[in-house]
Amino acid sequence: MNNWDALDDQAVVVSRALAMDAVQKVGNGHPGTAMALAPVAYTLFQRILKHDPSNPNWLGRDRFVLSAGHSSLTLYIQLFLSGYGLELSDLQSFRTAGAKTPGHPEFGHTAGVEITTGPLGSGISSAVGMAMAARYEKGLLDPENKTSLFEHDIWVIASDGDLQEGISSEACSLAGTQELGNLKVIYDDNRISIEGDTHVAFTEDVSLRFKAYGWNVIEVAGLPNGDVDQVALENAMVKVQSEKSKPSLIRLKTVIAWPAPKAQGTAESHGSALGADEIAATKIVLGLDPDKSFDVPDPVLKHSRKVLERGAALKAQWDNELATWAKSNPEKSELLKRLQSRELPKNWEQAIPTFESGKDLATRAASGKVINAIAGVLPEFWGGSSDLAGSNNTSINGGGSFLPATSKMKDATPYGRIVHFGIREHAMGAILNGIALHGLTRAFGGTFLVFSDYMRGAVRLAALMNIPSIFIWSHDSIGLGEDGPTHQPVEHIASLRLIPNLAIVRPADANETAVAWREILIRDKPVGLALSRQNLPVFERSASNSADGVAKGAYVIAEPKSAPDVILIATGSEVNVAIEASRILAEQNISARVVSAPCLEWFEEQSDSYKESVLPKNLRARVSIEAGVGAGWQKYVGDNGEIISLEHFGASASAGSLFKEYGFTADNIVLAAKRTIARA
Ligand SMILES: Cc1ncc(C[n+]2csc(CCOP(=O)(O)OP(=O)(O)O)c2C)c(N)n1
Repeated sequence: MNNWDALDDQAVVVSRALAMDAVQKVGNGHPGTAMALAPVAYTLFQRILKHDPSNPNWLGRDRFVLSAGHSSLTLYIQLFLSGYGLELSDLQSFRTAGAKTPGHPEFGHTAGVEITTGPLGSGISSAVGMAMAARYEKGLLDPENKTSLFEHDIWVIASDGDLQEGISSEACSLAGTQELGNLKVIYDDNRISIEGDTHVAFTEDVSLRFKAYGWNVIEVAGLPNGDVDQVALENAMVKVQSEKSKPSLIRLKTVIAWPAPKAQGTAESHGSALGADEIAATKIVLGLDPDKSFDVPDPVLKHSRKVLERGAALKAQWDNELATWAKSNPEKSELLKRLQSRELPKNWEQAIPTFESGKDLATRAASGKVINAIAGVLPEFWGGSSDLAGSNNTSINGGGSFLPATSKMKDATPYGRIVHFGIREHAMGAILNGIALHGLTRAFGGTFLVFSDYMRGAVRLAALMNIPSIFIWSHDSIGLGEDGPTHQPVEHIASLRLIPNLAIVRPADANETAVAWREILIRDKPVGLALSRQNLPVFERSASNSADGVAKGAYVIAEPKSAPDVILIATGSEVNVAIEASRILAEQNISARVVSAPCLEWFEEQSDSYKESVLPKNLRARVSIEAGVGAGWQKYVGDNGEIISLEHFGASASAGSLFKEYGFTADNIVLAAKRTIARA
């Protein structure tokens, strides 16, 4: 494009000034990068992105991920100039209570913000997930490639910090293997981070690294005066738009805080207000009135808001094409409507198996069967594992491996339902988030529960964004046995429960696993599923202890004949031990109710009367049993209760011997029950 005019120059100048003014007004924030990147973001939003500011959720849009979330003004200023609903007053209330312009971009809070960013490395990694999702969705809706309706790009601005973080290496390596041609990253190579010159810690050749990942790399130098070479940058952007078989990295040299006379090129400008004098001096360099702040001349705003018309025209054209496509593809069109509304197909839950009692089964194995059953009725259901598919039971039989058309790997297909994440747990978490954010599908990813630590940043972001990422964590306790303490989660379930808005589901048997999956898909929220490696009995069920109780988080799984003297509350593999204890207690004329509590978060949502029916307040004799640290259980067992837990690391030995040694036995539960009854 060559129609860049004086008003475009002026809009970039104004963007730079707004970045300085917004930070100066509130007294904190990150001006330097937003100043330097103003022409980059302006060019993207005005000239490159396929988007419609009036319809921020338009399915056909390109996605934009500001991975360097600290530079939120880079995004907010363009959302304002493009007409996403942000106004000057929103920039004036930057980083203040209730503003639409919080310190870091927050998904669901500000129209046009596609993802919450701030933890460096996470945005670019989730963008890889978005790019994967775009391909999978194309496969769902247009596998024969009859239309370009479902093709769009994922654009990212990433900083030094983003590329230093390990998660981005994991994700970008996978993006290369996956040949994600729809992924376009602009790397802001300004050589500055908080401690100064990035060369104190970061000297690798990023271009060579990305080439080695299989990326298409273009380097764009800055102008001699330090400004971004807008023409060269836009040329590079246009060039990478036509690159379809490799992800692209535009390595762009910039000078942080350009053109501030003193602040440019300094680490200080990264995260502090420039100060009134420096701002005035910079405004003079920019040709602005140094006495004016938040000054946006009408012609500039009018000009930049023309993107609204362009966006509306793009969207209208897309809508027309969609209508034509829908006529000749009625089934796919119905599918699209269903996916957009996030409805599940009619009677889908009938596909979920029930398991007969009498045969032992690990909950990971039950989960694998349920996943395959669900996959049969939900084409939007896909996922994989970080190289533990056989252990996590996450493979969809016959689903094909999600790999590019050029791949020589077994069962490779570009629209495959099985994702091989490689041994990259953190990236897997972020990629799942990107897939969830992209919209139409439902994806899961598995590893061992102990490695949820490696994913925690991504899990927290899923919870914060309230998006339906499904984390599958098998080998959920010392019950995994011989691999020993490096592989035995002890503190993980309790610590994951600490994350707000994340449900942790730990089913006790195969049928609880089936109901858990049904509930996970109905609820459509961030969730972690903790599954046993070891076989567990499949309980006898009747109307009074149906596994449907899982939907309420906790329920009575075994009720004594007479009024209970004590309540045994257990989760997962410890429920059957609690039931066994209740039988021993019954022989001794002690009535024990057993409560299976697969998901405390779902239980907390229930009515007071339901909670009272499961855990009556006046029944103060209570024992909790969970093969992990006991933190959190006090709330359920009360001052009078007993917590059977594991407060130290495990050991390499058989599951049976560890359960015995650490007190997860019926006999030990019986003793604890008697103690709590005696105190009650
Ligand atoms: C995971 C993570 N670690 C640390 C931080 C704190 N932090 C915010 S910005 C920043 C420096 C970033 O430098 P760079 O990525 O080069 O950004 P620029 O200075 O160019 O804006 C750091 C360490 C963070 N946001 N995320």
